[in-house]
Order: sequence, then structure tokens, then C-alpha cells
Amino acid sequence: MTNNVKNISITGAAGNIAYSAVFRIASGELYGKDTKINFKLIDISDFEKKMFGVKLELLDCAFPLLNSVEVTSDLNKGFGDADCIFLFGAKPRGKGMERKDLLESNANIFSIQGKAINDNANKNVKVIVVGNPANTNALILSKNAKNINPSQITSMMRLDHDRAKALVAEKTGIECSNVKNSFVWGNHSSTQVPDITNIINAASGESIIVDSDWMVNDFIPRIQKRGAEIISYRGLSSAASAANAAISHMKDLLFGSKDILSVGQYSCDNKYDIDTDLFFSFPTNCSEGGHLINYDFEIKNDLRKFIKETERELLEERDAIKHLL
Ligand code: NAX
Repeated sequence: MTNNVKNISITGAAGNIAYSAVFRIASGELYGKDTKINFKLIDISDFEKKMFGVKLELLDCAFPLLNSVEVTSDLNKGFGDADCIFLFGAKPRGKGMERKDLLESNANIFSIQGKAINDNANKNVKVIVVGNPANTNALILSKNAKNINPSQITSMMRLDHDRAKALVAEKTGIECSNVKNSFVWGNHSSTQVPDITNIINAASGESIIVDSDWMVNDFIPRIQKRGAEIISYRGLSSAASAANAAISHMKDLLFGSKDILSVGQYSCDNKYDIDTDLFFSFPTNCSEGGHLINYDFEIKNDLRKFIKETERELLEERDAIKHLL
């Protein structure tokens, strides 16, 4: 049996996305069938009992690769020696809560978590921020994890990316896996800009020409509001698809991918005239080892004005929490 062991920390471990993710990770979907896993499940102390239930279910699966499961609300323990971290936990918007209050309470959570990751995680740790507002939470986290290179911290845009690909596949009849060079710019919010002006059919190598009316009037708003559409049918927000996206995102960061991906990342040296101190989604390719390479796509069809709008929203979010940076 294998001697490889990885430590995986997960916040929001009593929540819905975590419940869809942990069993898949424990079965070997992230690190493969040759690596054992130590899980550290983290949530607030009120939910330790619920996390304990998740631990029991994990044990009941008798996964050959699952080495240990620890349940904790102590961040120093929870992030100890972590090789990779999924940050699903976040405070939801409560009744009567202003957007600014939501930003601020999450900023507090992510500044504390940033320090704990900095002090306790493996120095090569990879971190994905999923809890909303994911991009601004990632910025706060990064500012507080002073010894961790910002490129090791990313925010999740993969669900938006996969949604866009799937909708193009449905519209054109081309298999999903053959839709290439589709990606999403900006914030994980309703201002995000899904961009399908460069797509190709990998089977034929030919460009896929989409109707620009459909793109602007149907496709872009549908992707921007897809989260709300799911809630309107399920009564709950996306969980299994979000877990799937988080696992795919982390796997690509760990092992590399030749595809163009959408990754929320520190904008410090971007080529697109976006403010250089944000977490922003760019079209990206990951080398093995997770080095992020921004691609030089031309911005077409007036998408520039939408991209400026999503940047403006991120600047406003940053302004609202600037005292915590
Ligand atoms: P749930 O409400 O089911 O679970 C959230 C969990 O986080 C709860 O158990 C809560 O106790 C925990 N939590 C809160 N504060 C914490 C803290 N300080 N430390 C540790 N845990 C803490 O939400 P779920 O459906 O799992 O969604 C999790 C987050 O993902 C939400 O913020 C949601 O908005 C966000 N999403 C982000 C997506 C993205 O693409 N970036 C898509 C899916 C999802 O909407």
C-alpha cells in the first residue's frame, strides 16, 4: 500500500458543499488512488456535533485511502500541516443585513483564517476560497497570510466556467469536453462576464461562431444568474455542482491542465488593464505544480465595458473592507 499521505483541511465542513465534496475526495478523486488522506474538518463550535456525524459517515464508507478524520473548531489545529485547503465556510446574509455588513463579517472570518493558515499550514499549501464573497474573501485571506505566496491562493470561478461550457454545448450540440477556450472574467457574482468569443470545437479544430444577440441577451445573463435559477427550483443553493467544481479546480492546480480555465487569482501582473490588487478571474492555464499562466485573449464584442463593470464591483467590495487589509 502507498506511503503518500496528504493533509486536507476543509472549513464549512458541516455545510452542504462540504457534504457533497468529502466523500468524493476520500474515495481518491483528488489525489488519486495512490495517496492516503488525513482530513481536518473545521466549522464553528456549534456545529462540532454535526461534523462528528459526517466523520462517522466517512468512517462507515471504509475508504481504503482514508487515514484519519479530525473534527475541530480550532483553526490552528484545523490548518496544521495542511497541503491543501478548501474554504467553504462563510457567513450567509442574515435578515436585514446590508451588503457592507456581510462583507465585513466575512472579512473578519477570512483575516483570522489567513493568519492561522500562515502560521500552521505547509508552506506549499494550495488554498481555494469558495465561501462568498469569494474573490474579496481571497484578497483578505492573502493579505493576512503574509508568508504564503498570493499565487497559492485562488477563488472559485470553476462553477461559472463549467456552467458556461455546458450551456454552449447544449446550444450548439457539440460535446461539452470539446468546447474549448470558454472562460469567465471578474467576480463570482451577477456582474461576472462569461466570454465565448474565442471558443473552438476541439474535435474539428474549428472556431464555434455563436450568435452575438444570443450571447449578450440570453447566454451572459443566464450564466450570471444561474445560482439564483438553481435556488428557484431546488430551494437551496448549488451544492453538488459546487463541490464538483471545487474538486476539479484543486485537481488542476495540483496536477496541471492544458485547458483554458477560469481562476480567481491575484491580479498583480495582469495584461488586461485591471486593477493590480484584486482577486479577479482571468483565462488561465495551469502548469503541473499549479503555476498559473494568464492567456492573452483579445477582448472582443464590447465585452470590455462588462469587464470594467465587474472590476468596479470588486473595487467597491475592497473599499468596504479596506480597514481590514
Ligand atoms: P452552508 O450554509 O450549507 O454551509 C456553510 C458552513 O460554513 C456552515 O456549516 C457554517 O457553520 C460554516 N461557517 C460559517 N462561518 C464559519 C467559520 N468562521 N469557520 C468555519 N466554518 C464556518 O453553505 P454551502 O451551501 O455549503 O455554501 C458555502 C459557501 O459557498 C457559501 O458562502 C456560498 O455562498 C458559497 N458558494 C460559492 C460558490 C462559488 O462558485 N464561489 C458557488 C456555490 C456557493 O454558493
